[in-house]
Amino acid sequence: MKIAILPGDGIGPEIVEQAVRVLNALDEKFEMETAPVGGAGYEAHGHPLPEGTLKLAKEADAVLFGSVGDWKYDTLERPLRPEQAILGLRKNLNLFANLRPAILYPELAGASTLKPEVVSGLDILIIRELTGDIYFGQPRGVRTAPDGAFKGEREGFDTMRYAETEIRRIAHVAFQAARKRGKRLTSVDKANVLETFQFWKDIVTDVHKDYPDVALDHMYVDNAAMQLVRAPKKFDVIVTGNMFGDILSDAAAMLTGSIGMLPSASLDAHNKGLYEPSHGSAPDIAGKGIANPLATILSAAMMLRYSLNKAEQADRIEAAVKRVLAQGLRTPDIYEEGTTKVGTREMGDAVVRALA
Ligand code: NAD
Ligand code: IPM
Ligand code: K
Ligand code: MN
Repeated sequence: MKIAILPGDGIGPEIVEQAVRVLNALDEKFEMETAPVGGAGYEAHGHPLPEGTLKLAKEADAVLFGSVGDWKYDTLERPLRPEQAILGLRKNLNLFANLRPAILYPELAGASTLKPEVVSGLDILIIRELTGDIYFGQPRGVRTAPDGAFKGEREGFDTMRYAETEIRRIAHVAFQAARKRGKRLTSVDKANVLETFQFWKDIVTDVHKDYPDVALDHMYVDNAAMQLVRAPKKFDVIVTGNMFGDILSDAAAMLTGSIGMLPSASLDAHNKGLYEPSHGSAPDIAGKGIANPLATILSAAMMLRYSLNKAEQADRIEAAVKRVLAQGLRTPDIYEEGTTKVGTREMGDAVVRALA
């Protein structure tokens, strides 16, 4: 089985290196091929998603991705910016289902900025639609306003839209995931204001007829943001659109102690997938050797489980991460008094050792 390794920019290469070491420490051996993506793709081939990189991602059985982006590319025209690489991969590979499990390892209850009793035992799953919404809707751009109070002025505009098929398929993924867990699904929308999300709510309600064993409720996104920090354990599975899911999952990351702990799987209809930490390239700490590699290592575990059919190996990695946290090792983002501060590589070393 072949894994495409796309480290990307900033801390991407540092954290992906640790995940690759963990994969190499398993009994099962995988063929891996590395290619540049994001700013690194732009530097190497003049494009954030070089043809060869896309081809590799398409032919591989799974993709392990780091992060893309750097402030220095923010002035490039949009098609050349690093972020287009991850958006392009999601779209080209039809990775419409983004699973972001927010789990609190008990050892990190004190690392969260929230009170331990609010987060202890947390185990929720955010399912974010990933190839539609205002992220991809056309038309978009900057133009002279054709009408309204500011007619004739320049205006920026994007289009929020969801086709029925897009909503149905992500709803099915969410109901099926809920069925395997606590059998509760919360669909997050903004139906009180947006046509797109009234439609979303209606379609999710219709798909619910196929899953009478799952309890469905609907929540507005502003309330959901509040409930996530007030009483996050009340959620089981959350399903929402691309933009709301982006925002809510970063908020949920802090419930786990740090954004450096939140892995993700982005899946197509046949469980082919791209696996990446939910966080970005963290240019503020890149090159310092202090980034938390655990979200990426846990993403590799998700890859083994969902795309490579190696659930036992996935369990082993997750158990090794637990062991390392129990040993008291912490990167700075999850550090608290009484624990041992380590860097990116030492954390990778510790997980590899704990696998043995
Ligand atoms: P970010 O997630 O990169 O960083 C936010 C904060 O979290 C920073 O303070 C950073 O140091 C910290 N952080 C993130 N990951 C960490 C880790 N593993 N260990 C310790 N601390 C960590 O978000 P940002 O600063 O808004 O964006 C930076 C760049 O990343 C931008 O170019 C953005 O577009 C890009 N980005 C890419 C992806 C992706 O590749 N999928 C995701 C998010 C952001
Ligand atoms: C993420 C990121 C991306 C997104 C950006 C970099 C395009 O924030 O993976 O969460 O908005 O989806
Ligand atoms: K990422
Ligand atoms: Mn994001």
